[in-house]
This record gives sequence, structure tokens and C-alpha cells, in this order.
Amino acid sequence: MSYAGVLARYGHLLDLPQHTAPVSLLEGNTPLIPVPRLAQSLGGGVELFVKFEGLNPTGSFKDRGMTAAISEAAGRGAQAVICASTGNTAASAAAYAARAGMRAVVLIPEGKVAAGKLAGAVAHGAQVVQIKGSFDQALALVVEISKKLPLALVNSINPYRIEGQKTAAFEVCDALGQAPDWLCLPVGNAGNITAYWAGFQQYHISKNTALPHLLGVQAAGSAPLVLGQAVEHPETVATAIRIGRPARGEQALQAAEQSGGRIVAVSDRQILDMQLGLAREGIWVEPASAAGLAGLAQEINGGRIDVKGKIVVAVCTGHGLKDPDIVRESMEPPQVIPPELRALENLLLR
Ligand code: AN7
Repeated sequence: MSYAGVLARYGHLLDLPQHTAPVSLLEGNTPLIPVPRLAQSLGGGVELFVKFEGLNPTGSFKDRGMTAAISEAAGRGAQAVICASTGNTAASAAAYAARAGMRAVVLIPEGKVAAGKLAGAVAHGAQVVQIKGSFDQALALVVEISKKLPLALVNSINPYRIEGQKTAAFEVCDALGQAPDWLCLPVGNAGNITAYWAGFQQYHISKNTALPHLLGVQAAGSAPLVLGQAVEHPETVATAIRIGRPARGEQALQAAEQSGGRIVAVSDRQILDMQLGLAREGIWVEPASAAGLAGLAQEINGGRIDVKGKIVVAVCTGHGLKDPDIVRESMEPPQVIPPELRALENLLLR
């Protein structure tokens, strides 16, 4: 049987209206990659996997929820969609709207969106509007305008986004033949952790799989769920999760608590170090996507989480290609030599 996307594979398990008309780019079915060297660096004795969501059609996990949200909107005849975004949602909405023949409008915080995301949104023909302000302000604007104009809101406030994103939890359980003991992931607007928890709970009830502990990880400069209050001016190198007022913050806190897990914060340094660690195991992710593992490392090193003998899945939400500039800024540039054998030999023997 050929693979036809997350709605074809899991649609029967999702709460989507009858009118839903599938719009797919064959998203999902992403690999669960063993990372034994990273497991060793975390102290060993753990079976560690990366769920590499950067391998979705537009390079991030957003495509799972977007196929559901756009399919619902298309099925009821919507002609235009709108979202606020730190970048990945914008690129995904733009691609799926293009696929559906719809207009897409995306609001992004000016100067704070990684190059590959902005380029994607533009390439797919979305109307990209830059806000002189934060993601949180952009989200407040799109919520208001979607009440006034015929624009379907496709941020993760949209319940169908969550339905689609549950499929990642299903895939993890189906690939392992069981739920993991721990699942760690970055948290921004908190749609993804909400969706994973809903998905794991659904499989727990229908397939009797266990429930994992969830470790949600925020960037220290944008950690409202750790601080217990909104952050007016969020900052972090991980621009994807530069969010101070998560729309599903309450649900994220509940998911962490009910699962016997928690939400923690890590520094930009920890995020970049883990991005490098993953890259040196062959998996290049964008900075935000390394936050989950950075948080796991922090909790293991602090003696607060013990993963010996356990199965752990780290969700890496977006591809490294999304944010090439960060590599230029945080790593050594390539060397330049004249086109001479002597120069090459000298360089390689140095
Ligand atoms: C790579 O694109 O919010 O906690 O507007 O791009 O579900 O918000 C992106 C979020 C993690 C956080 N990793 O997920 C957007 C946006 C990556 C991301 C998150 C995002 P949520």
C-alpha cells in the first residue's frame, strides 16, 4: 500500500468534520532514528530515539496539523486562511493553502523569522505581513481579524490542528510497538505538547499502551510556563519558540502534570550545544528542535530524571536547513585557500 499522508493513515482516529476534504503533501511517516552516541553522552543505559519531524514536506511538524486544518477549511469552501507565526506555521500554511488553491495571509514578527521559513512562505505565494512587534501581538491580531473577515484561522487554537498533530504520538507508539517512557519536546505556543498528550491518551484507551512522561522544554528567555507568568519581551536564539503568551499554556501545564512529567527551561547555550551534538550524529535540526534534548540532558545531569533502562523519544520539530544563518553565527566558517596543491596539503596536514 502506498503512503498517502496522515489523514489517509490515521483519519479514522481523528475528530474531523464530515465535510473535511483531504489536502495532503504526504506529510508524516517520519523516522524514529536511534541515537546511541547521544545516549552515551547522557550517561548511557537508555534507548534514545529522535523523531525527526524536520523530514516533513515543509521541513517541520506543523504539516501534520496543517493538513487537517486546511482540509477542514477546504471542505467547507473556505477561500482564504490566516495565521500568525514564528515561521514554520507560516511556511506550512502557505504550502497547504497553495495546494488547496486558497489564499494565505501570514503575520510574522519582523526580523525574527529564520531565512528558510520566510523564503518558504514567500515561495508558496502567501501574503507575508511583517509586524513591528512580537508573535504574541501577531496572534492577537489574527484572532481579531478572522472574526471580521472571511479568513479561516489555522493557528493551533484551531482544534483540527491538534487533531492532525496527534498522529505523531500514534506513529511513535506504532513504531516502537509501545509508548516510550519519556518523550521530550520543545514548547512554544504549546499546541504540540497538547496534541502529543491527547494522542497518547487516546492510544492508552483504545490500544492499552502505557502513558509516557512528558518533558516540555522552553528557552530560558521565553519561558512563561516555567515562570508562571507571561513574558512581555521574549528572547531566544531559538526564534521558533520565541513566544511569551502560549495559547495552549494551561493545557501544556496539565499535560506535563498529568503525565508525571514537567516543563523546564534551558539556556540558549544549552540549545546550541545540543544542536551541535545532534548535527555531529548526522541529524541537523533548527535550534528550537534541540531544546527538548537539551532539557532532558539538564534533568538527567541534575539527577531529577532517571532514564536507565528506559525508552526515550526526543521530538526534533524542524530541519536545520530552516535556519542556516545560525550556523554561520555560532560555528567556524569554512577555510579559503588558493587553488594550489601545496596550499591544500599544508592545510590538511596542519
Ligand atoms: C521548530 O511556527 O509557533 O509548542 O508559529 O517551529 O506547538 O508552538 C512554531 C513552533 C517547536 C513549538 N519547534 O511548538 C510557529 C510556531 C519548532 C517550531 C515549536 C515550534 P508549539
